Formats: sequence, C-alpha cells, structure tokens
Amino acid sequence: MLAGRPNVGKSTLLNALIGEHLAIVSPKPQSTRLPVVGLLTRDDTQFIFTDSPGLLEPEYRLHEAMRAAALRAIEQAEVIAYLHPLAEFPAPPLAQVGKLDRPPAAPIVTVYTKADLVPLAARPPDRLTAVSAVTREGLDALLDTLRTHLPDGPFHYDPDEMATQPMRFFAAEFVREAAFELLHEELPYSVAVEIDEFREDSEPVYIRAVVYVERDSQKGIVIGEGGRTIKALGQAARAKIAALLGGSVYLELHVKVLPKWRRHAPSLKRLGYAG
Ligand SMILES: Nc1nc2c(ncn2[C@@H]2O[C@H](COP(=O)(O)OP(=O)(O)OP(=O)(O)O)[C@@H](O)[C@H]2O)c(=O)[nH]1
Ligand SMILES: [Mg+2]
Repeated sequence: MLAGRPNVGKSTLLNALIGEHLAIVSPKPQSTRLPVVGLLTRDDTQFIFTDSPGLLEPEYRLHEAMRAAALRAIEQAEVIAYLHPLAEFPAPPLAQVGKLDRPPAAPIVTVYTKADLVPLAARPPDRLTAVSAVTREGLDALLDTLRTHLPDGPFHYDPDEMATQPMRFFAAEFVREAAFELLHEELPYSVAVEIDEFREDSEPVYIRAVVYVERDSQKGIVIGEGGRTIKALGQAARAKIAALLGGSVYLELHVKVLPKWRRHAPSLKRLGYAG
C-alpha cells in the first residue's frame, strides 16, 4: 500500500505503476478520500496497490474517516511504500507522520517521490529509492524492491484486471477530480458526489450524478452563470469516465445542498466515506 502525508504523490504513483488513470490527482492536498486499489500483474508477481488518503491531523469528521481509512490500509498491508518528496529529504519516520500507536507490522519501504524536481547534483549521497511519475525514473527498481517483500501464492485477481472497484465509484471520483480542477480555493473540499443512476447497458452509458455542496451560496458558484461552470464540470468528468470505460458516456449532473456534510456522520455514511 502507498502511505504518506497529503500531496506527496501517492495517487500519481499508483497511476504510473499500473499505467492507467485510476486514482484522482490534484495539486491541492487531500484529494484522495477513500482507498483506491490498482492491480499490476507482471510475470509471476501480482501487485495489489492500495492508494490511501494522506495522513493528516483531523479537523472534522471527514478527516477522521480519511485517517481511519489510511490507518486500516497500513494495518492490512503486506508491505508499506511510505512516500515522501525527495526535495524534503530526509523523511521523518512513518510512525511519527501518522501518529501511529505502534509501529506497523508490515515492512516499510521509504520511497522518495518527485525526483524530477531535484537535480542529480543536489541529491543526497545515500542510496535511496527515488521515483518520478513524470520521467518514470525508479519505477522498475521500486517494483523489484516491493516484490522481495511479497508472499508466494496464487494470484488473487485475473491478470488482465487493473481495478477492483466498480465503475460507478470511478465515475463519482472523476466528477470530484473535475471539481478539484475547475473550482477554486476551498470549494472542492465541500464537494461530494453520489451516483444516482448508472446504466451500463445503454449506448452511450448513462450516468446521473448529484454534486453535493455544503451551502446554498456554493450551489450557485458550482452551477455558474447560465450553468456555465456545471457544464464545464460535466464535460471534463465525462471525458475522464469515457477514457476509463473505453466508450461514450452521457453524464447528467445535478447540484444539491447537503448542509455541512463533512461534519455530519450520517451524511458521511451515505456518501460512502464512513462506516
Ligand atoms: N513533478 C512531479 N510532480 C508530481 C509527481 N508525482 C506527483 N506530482 C504532483 O504532485 C501533486 C500531488 O499529487 P497526488 O498524486 O494527488 O498526491 P497524493 O499524495 O495522492 O495527495 P493526497 O491524495 O491529497 O494525499 C500533483 O500536482 C501531482 O501532479 C512527480 O513525480 N513529479
Ligand atoms: Mg491522493
């Protein structure tokens, strides 16, 4: 599994390793809210990567759920890739970053990310596992290192599979990724997405989703003047969903207010973030 502080490049690395845009990515921190599983089967090894929410100090209930999900993934892991930006070498211990009660049972491989941002001459002299999702530097070496920690045994999944979660999960996530791209400042953090209807047997695939915000004023901003913003959001999300699905998609978005959902346990449960 991939662990680390927010924004260190966990989701980007998962995507680079499996060669598909599965996990949403953003220059803004805290984009990942739920673990995303990516599969890579190479020769006699099946890697089951779990991307996790960034480890942070919770400020509200959604954060608590994100932290709990990250800790669960750490506990269940066979090996932990602990990510930290190379530019911020050295990495503090994972137990400290995650404020863990006890050290994880699984072996920890410290992985320095965003290596492309650090010129060779400026790199620490130590032998490190350093990767870049941009140049793909270090990715094969990382797989070789992780492989040494994996148990022998039969594959858990079909070697052709790369995801385990349903398409409607990714559809909701890609609407959220579009929100991170198109909405400003704090607004993406107030956005949650629920898939109301997903008809894979229709052509194009028909998806109806609700974009939830926390306040009435946010609803107006997400819709935009003459519906401009929600239209752009829909177009961006539709392209992402179509790319993963490999076919055309009709995406209908509705904006609704779910007051203070980030702080409201039943809302979090309903949105799939807790419980
Ligand atoms: N230059 C460079 N940028 C990177 C690299 N990997 C990730 N990034 C950028 O770093 C930012 C954060 O990446 P994410 O993959 O969303 O980070 P994360 O750790 O999943 O973040 P959270 O989900 O918020 O915890 C994005 O803008 C990425 O494009 C890399 O190898 N090189
Ligand atoms: Mg992420």
